Amino acid sequence: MTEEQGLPFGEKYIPAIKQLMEIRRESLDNLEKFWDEKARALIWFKYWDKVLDDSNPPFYRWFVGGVTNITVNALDRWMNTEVKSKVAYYWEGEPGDTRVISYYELWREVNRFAQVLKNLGVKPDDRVVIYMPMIPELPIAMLAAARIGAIHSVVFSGFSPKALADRIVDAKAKVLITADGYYRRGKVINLKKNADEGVKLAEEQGVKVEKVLVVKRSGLNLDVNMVEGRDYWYDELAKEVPHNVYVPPEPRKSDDVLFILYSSGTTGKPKGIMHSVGGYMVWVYWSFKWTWDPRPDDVMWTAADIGWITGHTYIVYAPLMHGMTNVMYEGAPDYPQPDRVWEIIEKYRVTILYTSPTAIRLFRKYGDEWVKKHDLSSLRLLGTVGEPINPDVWKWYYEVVGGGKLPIVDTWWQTETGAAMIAPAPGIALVPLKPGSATYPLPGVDADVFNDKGEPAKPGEKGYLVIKKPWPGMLMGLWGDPQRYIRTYWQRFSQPDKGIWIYYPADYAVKDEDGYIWMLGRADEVLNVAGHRLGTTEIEDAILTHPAVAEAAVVGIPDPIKGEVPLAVVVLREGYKPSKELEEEIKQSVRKALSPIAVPSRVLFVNKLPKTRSGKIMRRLVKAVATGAPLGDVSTLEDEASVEEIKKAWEEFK
Ligand code: 6R9
Repeated sequence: MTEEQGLPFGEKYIPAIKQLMEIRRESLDNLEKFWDEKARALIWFKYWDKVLDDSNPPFYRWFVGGVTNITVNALDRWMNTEVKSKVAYYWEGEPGDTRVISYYELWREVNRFAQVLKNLGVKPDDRVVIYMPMIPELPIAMLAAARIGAIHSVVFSGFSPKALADRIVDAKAKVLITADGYYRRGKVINLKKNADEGVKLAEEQGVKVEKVLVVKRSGLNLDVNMVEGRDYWYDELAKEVPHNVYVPPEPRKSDDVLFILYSSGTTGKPKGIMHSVGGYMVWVYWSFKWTWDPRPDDVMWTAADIGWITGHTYIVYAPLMHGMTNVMYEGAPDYPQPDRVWEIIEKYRVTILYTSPTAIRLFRKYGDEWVKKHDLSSLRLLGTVGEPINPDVWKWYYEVVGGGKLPIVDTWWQTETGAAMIAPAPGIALVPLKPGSATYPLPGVDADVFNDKGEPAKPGEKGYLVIKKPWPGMLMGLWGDPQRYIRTYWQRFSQPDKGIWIYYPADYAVKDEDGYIWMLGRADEVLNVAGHRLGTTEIEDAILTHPAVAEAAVVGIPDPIKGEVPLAVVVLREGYKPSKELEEEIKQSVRKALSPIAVPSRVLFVNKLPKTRSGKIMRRLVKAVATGAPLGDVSTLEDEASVEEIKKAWEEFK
C-alpha cells in the first residue's frame, strides 16, 4: 500500500487487516459453528436443529428447526431495558412537521396495528402489500405484519399504478395498506388515487384485493375516495382496539418467509426476492454491528426510502435490533433548499449518515458552501451504497462532509444479499481506506473475483464478483419462480455435477494486490473498445476528475472500426456552461486519467441523467436512444424528461 493510493488512515491501521483476516478465516473454516454462536445473540422461541441445511442447493435453508419472531428482537426485547424510553424514530415531514416516537410507543403502535390486521382477517403467510410514503406508519405496518406472521411486500410509493398492480398480482395479495397522500417537493401527492387504480388493474388480471387499509398522513386531511366494504380508515379501526392491546408474536419457523421485495431484472417482469425469518434476522444484525459499530448514543440516518432494501434493513430491522435512534425523513433531500440534508443532520445531531453516490454527487454539484453553513460535528461515520462511488466523489465526501477525519463506509450489497457484504468494518477493525474500494468482505462472506473461465482472477485482472459459500441473509429464492432463481444467480459459475455452487451477483469487480475489492458496475454494462474491455464506471470516474462535471453516464455505441466507442452524457456543476471547448477538455481529462482508448467519441450535455427511482443511472436507456433500440421497461425510471433530453442532444449531434 502506497502513499499515492491515498490511505487517509495511514500505516498504523495495517494490523487491522491482519485482525480482520483472522476472523474471516475462522468464520469460513467453521461456517456452521461460527453462525451457531452468532445466532445466539438473538432471542428464539426454540433453537435450531441444524445451522445450515445444504441438502438441496441452491435452496439453502438456515437455522432449520428454529422458531422466532423478528419483532421480539426489534421491540419486545427492549421493554425491560433503558431502551424502552429511548427515541426509535425522529420523523420529519417535508414541510417541517415532526414526530418523535420512543421504543415503547413504537411497540404499542405495532401491537395495535397488528390487532387491526388480525381483525381484518390477515393470517400467517398471507401477503400484505404495503404502498406507503415515508411516514412512521410504514415501519409500523411492516412490523405489524411480521408480528402476526404475514409476509409483507413493500412497493415504493413513487411507483405507478401499473407497477403496483404487477406486484399485487405476482404476490397474490389479499390486503393492501396505503395512505391518503404525502408531500414531495412542496406538492401533495394523492397516493390513494394511484392505489385505487393499481387495485383495479390487478383485478383485471384476476387478483382481487379484498381489503384496503388507509392510513392518514398526519396533518394532511386529504379528501379521498373510499370504496364501501373494501376500504377502511386505519384510525377508525384502531379506535376500536384497546390502546394497550398486546398481540402475541406469531411463532415463525426460521425458514418461513419474512418479506418479499420486488427488484427489477434486466428484462421481463420484476423478481420477487424472498427473505427468510431467521437467516435475514441473524445476518442483518451482525452485518450491521460490524459495519457501523453501533453505540448507545448514536443517531443513524439512512437517507433512503423504505421502499428499497436499504430502507428495509437500515431504517427498520437492523437499527431496531440494535436499539438505535433513527432519523426518518419524508421528502426530497434538497427541498426547499440544497442544504436540507445538512440542516437535518445538525438538528438531530446525526452520528451516522448513510446515503448513495448519486445523492453525494448532487450535493457536490450544489457546491461546498451549502455544507459548510452547518455544524456537522456530531457525525462519526459516513456511509455509501447503491453504485460504485467515483474516487473524486469519495474524496469530496471525505474532505467536505467529513472534514478529512471520518471513515467512509462504502458498502457493497444487493436486495438479494439482505445487508452489507463487502465493507469497511469499524465494528471489528477499521482497515486503511482506499477511495472507491469497499475494501474487504465481512466475516462469513466468501467473496472472490473470477475471470471468464470461472478461475480466480489475478490481482488487477478485471472479472466478476462471486460468493462461494452460502450466508444467512441470502435470498431464499424468487417468489413463485424457482427456475428463474437458479438461472439468474447460480447458472453462470456453478458446477452442479461436482457439487460446486457459486452465487453470481452480476457485478464486475477487481481485486488489487492488497486483496481490496473494487466494484466496477453491473456486468451488463461493459464496453469493448478495439478489443479493450472498459468498465463504464472507470470512464465515468475519469470524466469526474474534471472540475466542471457533476455526473456522467457512459455507454458503448457501435463503431465500424473499433467495434464499440464510448459515448458520454454529462451533467455540469453549478456555474458551468456547455461548450465545444469544455467537451474537448473533458476528453483530455479521460485521456490523462485513464487512457486514450477510453476517450468518448462525443460528450453530450444534459440537465439530468436517466435514473431509477433509487438513484441508479439507467445507462441502458442512453444506449437505447443512441442505437435507436426500443426503450423497453421504463417503470423504474424516475423522470421521463431525462430521456427526452438525451434524444434531443443526440439528434443535434447526429
Ligand atoms: C443495496 C442495493 C444492487 C446493485 C449491485 C451493484 C450496485 C450497490 C454498491 C454497488 C458498487 C457499492 N451496488 N452497492 N456497486 N459499490 N457500494 O443497492 O441493492 O438496489 O438491489 O442494487 O447495486 O451493482 O449489484 P439493489
